[in-house]
Amino acid sequence: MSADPMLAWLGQPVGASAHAAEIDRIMALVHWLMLIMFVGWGVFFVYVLVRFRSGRNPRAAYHGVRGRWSTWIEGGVLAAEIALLGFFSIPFWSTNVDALPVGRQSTVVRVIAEQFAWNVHYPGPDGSFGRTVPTLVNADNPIGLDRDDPAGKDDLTTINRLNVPIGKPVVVFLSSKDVVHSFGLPQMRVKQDAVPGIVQPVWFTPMMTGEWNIACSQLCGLAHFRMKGVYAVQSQEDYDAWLEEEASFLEP
Ligand SMILES: [Cu+2]
Repeated sequence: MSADPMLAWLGQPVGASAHAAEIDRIMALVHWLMLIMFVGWGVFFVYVLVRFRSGRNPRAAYHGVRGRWSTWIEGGVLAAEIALLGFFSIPFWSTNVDALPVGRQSTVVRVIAEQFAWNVHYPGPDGSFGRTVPTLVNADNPIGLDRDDPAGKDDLTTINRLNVPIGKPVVVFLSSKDVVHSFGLPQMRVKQDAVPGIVQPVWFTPMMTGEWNIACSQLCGLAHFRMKGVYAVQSQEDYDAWLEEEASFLEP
């Protein structure tokens, strides 16, 4: 549940990442501004219907309304929007989107979307991703991973399953095999389009263990509705144990 009554009313899911509170605050401010404008314009509309009714105004006045107050209201809306951008959105973007924490402290994975599944590629203990080749793509190897590449021998791949450890940044290099999908982790306040031909990084720091759904947030075809995966935030020990178990399925 969110602290803001607006977001609570809208049914915002639990915020389980480091940047969740900040993005919620921006979303709450935007929604409050929109509510005020919606009510304000609605009242103004009704006022205009009454004030300028034909019974009271048998002849049209071509000069219109002369007052200045509408200009002041327009200016106020503009100022509020500039403040939202300048004080909230742009600083948030620079610290939580642009500043990609790639390094040893981060969990780095690749997510490759396709109709209608999420392929996840882990680099394995060596920390480097094996080569992927389009001609190797088949039903057993949906990302076309080359196991003959030395960096690819220890790589792990999963379908519709993303596990990450708690408390340190997760960097996802996101791409798509076919159409535009959207990688949505609602509890992490993460949403990013997956576009064929582009590898787009997206990152977050999970702060709460749990298991939720990866939702495709872009209408991507007939079975879009069932394009969901599962993602889990685990303790470091559970995550290491899971990696070990997955590695045990690899052919020696
Ligand atoms: Cu999709």
